[in-house]
Amino acid sequence: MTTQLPQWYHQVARPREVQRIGPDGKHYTISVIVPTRNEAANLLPVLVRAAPHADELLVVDGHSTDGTREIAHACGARVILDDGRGKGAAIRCGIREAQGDILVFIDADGSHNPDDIPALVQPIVEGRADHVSGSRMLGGSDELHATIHQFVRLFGSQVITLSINDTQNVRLTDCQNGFRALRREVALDLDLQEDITTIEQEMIIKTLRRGYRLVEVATHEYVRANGESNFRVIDVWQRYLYSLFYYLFLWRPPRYNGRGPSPRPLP
Ligand SMILES: Nc1nc2c(ncn2[C@@H]2O[C@H](COP(=O)(O)OP(=O)(O)OP(=O)(O)O)[C@@H](O)[C@H]2O)c(=O)[nH]1
Ligand SMILES: [Mg+2]
Repeated sequence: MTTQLPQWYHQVARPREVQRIGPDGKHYTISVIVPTRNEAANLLPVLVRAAPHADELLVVDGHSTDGTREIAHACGARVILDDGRGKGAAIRCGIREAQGDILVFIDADGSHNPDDIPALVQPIVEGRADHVSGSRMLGGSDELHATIHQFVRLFGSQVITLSINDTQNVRLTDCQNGFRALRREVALDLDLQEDITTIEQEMIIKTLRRGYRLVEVATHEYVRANGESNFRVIDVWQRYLYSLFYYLFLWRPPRYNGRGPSPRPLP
């Protein structure tokens, strides 16, 4: 008689510490990049828990007026100011400034657990991925359908995920997560343009269309620890639709220059 092991038995156990040495002996350094705008009430525990995983802790601040930068300095983070155009522009500043081989992006509002950083980084260190996206659909979320606003956000993000899956022939579950890790040279090569949170879908689509390897890992999404959400669907839905359409159908990946992966055929 053969006995089946449960499916989870085969899954790789979640690492507790960041693995920095790849199978080829290469040592990877890690930059943790935290975009902040008036997150004084939330930032400290995020930085305290992220610091042990980081060789470089970089806070990209959106001209906060509540003491966010002072808290970041006190935690030993390097602090830079963004150019005042939004979270996407802050992510682009972080990519330009960070020095680590792997860049990890995590929100400052307590929505993500820094203890998931080792799991995000591992597929890159093992040489299996160029870009690893956290997924709340795999890891669970505390803010899916509690309010009409959350339901509308979920519906919109599902439409975006479906559009990406259908056109790119992939099976992703979350294309809007702010918790992700990328090889630095890939992040630079994506030549990101979005100024607001549409940068998350831009990163996913460009990664796929450039032929880089994208992997999702389960990460839980928590409700922001303190304060109100800055995200208002009514203000941004047109930009979301435009950028989805643009990066899926109008944007052309640059011609292969002999470096990096060869671009896949255009859809
Ligand atoms: N540097 C910078 N950071 C920003 C800006 N806007 C938002 N952020 C940060 O980006 C992260 C995510 O932004 P949120 O506005 O919380 O967006 P969200 O996580 O989608 O929404 P909620 O969790 O519902 O509040 C947080 O750490 C914010 O402080 C900005 O203009 N500049
Ligand atoms: Mg959040």
